Amino acid sequence: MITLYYSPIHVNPRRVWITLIEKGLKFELVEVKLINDEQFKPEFLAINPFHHIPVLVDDGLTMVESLAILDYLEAKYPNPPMLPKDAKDLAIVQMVQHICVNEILPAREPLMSVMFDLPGKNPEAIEQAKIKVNTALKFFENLLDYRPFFGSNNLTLGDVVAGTLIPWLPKTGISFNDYPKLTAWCDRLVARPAWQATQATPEMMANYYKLLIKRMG
Ligand SMILES: N[C@@H](CCC(=O)N[C@@H](CS)C(=O)NCC(=O)O)C(=O)O
Repeated sequence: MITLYYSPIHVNPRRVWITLIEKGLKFELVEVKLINDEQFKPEFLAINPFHHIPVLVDDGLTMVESLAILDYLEAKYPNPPMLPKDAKDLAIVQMVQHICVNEILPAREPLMSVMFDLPGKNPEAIEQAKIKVNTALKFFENLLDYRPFFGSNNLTLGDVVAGTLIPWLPKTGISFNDYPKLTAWCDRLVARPAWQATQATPEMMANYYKLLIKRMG
């Protein structure tokens, strides 16, 4: 049995959760409550000394780092394929993954302060984050072609990584008016059963708000 250590609202474990569903795999979920600092308990540190989720356990192997886990799942369970074989299309998918992690995710904190209307917002940091994210969104808009997904007619790991991040951005005050292809792509993804099954409920959002406030204190 595959086991995923996760927390339902967090973006890094959600990538893995969605990929498991899209690949039609059987798995069990073990929640790690970050609000209770469960990731620092000795039992969890024995599984992941870096105190992060996700962790995936499969076939006697314990894995950390979500992108490595996605590559493992693709190699071990190749159907349906979620990485293109064509070199250019593969490059597009991997650019999308890396831009999400290296450009958009680091800009997340100031944007979260807008989304959750947190106290003590920093207008300069918010402006800088919006500029950074808009650069990435414009780049993504140009990467999308006549096909429904990045570099593919079928859902890829790039869509999973971007699709657990980009659909949140309009809630942070970023306008999508200049990104019609990206808007249609977001609508396609969030309508998929895997996105619907892993969508945050209002209760999870409330818990996430509490976690953000706790981290500020
Ligand atoms: N590079 C790691 C990042 C994992 C990560 O930062 N996870 C967050 C949740 S989205 C976490 O576990 N935070 C709790 C902590 O670091 O103490 C990955 O891609 O798996």
